[in-house]
Amino acid sequence: MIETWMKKHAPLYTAATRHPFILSIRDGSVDLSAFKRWLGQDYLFVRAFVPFVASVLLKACKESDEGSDMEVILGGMASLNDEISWFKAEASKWNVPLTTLLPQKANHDYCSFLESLISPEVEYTVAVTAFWAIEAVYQESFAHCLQEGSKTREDLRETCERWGNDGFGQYCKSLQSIANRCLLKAPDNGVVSRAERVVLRVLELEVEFWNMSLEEI
Ligand code: HMH
Repeated sequence: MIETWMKKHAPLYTAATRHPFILSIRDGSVDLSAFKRWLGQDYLFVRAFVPFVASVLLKACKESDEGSDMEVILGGMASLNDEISWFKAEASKWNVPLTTLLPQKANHDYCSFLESLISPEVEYTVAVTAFWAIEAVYQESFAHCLQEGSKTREDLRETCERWGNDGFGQYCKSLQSIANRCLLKAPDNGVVSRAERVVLRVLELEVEFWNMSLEEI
């Protein structure tokens, strides 16, 4: 199901995973002020992402008939804990102040969207599919910065490895299998098309998030 969507929406998927900001990291031409803007804003995003992932975990416990879903999602939460510490250390390395930082519009829009998905009315299938899409965009994007032919700066490799490493790739595959299983078993009540629309919205919001990183403020 997910692979079919990715083919159907290939232009948007590519826009999200091969964005000019990512391509500039990959070819070594990245503007460091854009990188710093991304770093600070993504720290705020990740803080808002935690309650969303917690809500997916809660839905998995209540709605999933597969016990291993909980473990995959819990693993994701654990890595977010690690990620928040990493953001703090990385921000201090780049002199990016985090405490005074305010979310920019694209970030605010994305966080509001996450908040809307926390609602108990949003089915587990829709929420876990969104979760997969959010993680997969980062995995695909940053893995591209490490693949053959990349000229990623040495001081940005660790960032790319956070999301581009094989373990994170495996984790995204697990989320994709969970989402696919839920979508295949979903009742014929519109949940599948709601999930598809949510994926498209995630892809748009990711493009806007990258755009924001490139924009001077
Ligand atoms: C904007 N999307 C954004 N930030 C992230 N850290 C992820 C996805 C993946 O965790």
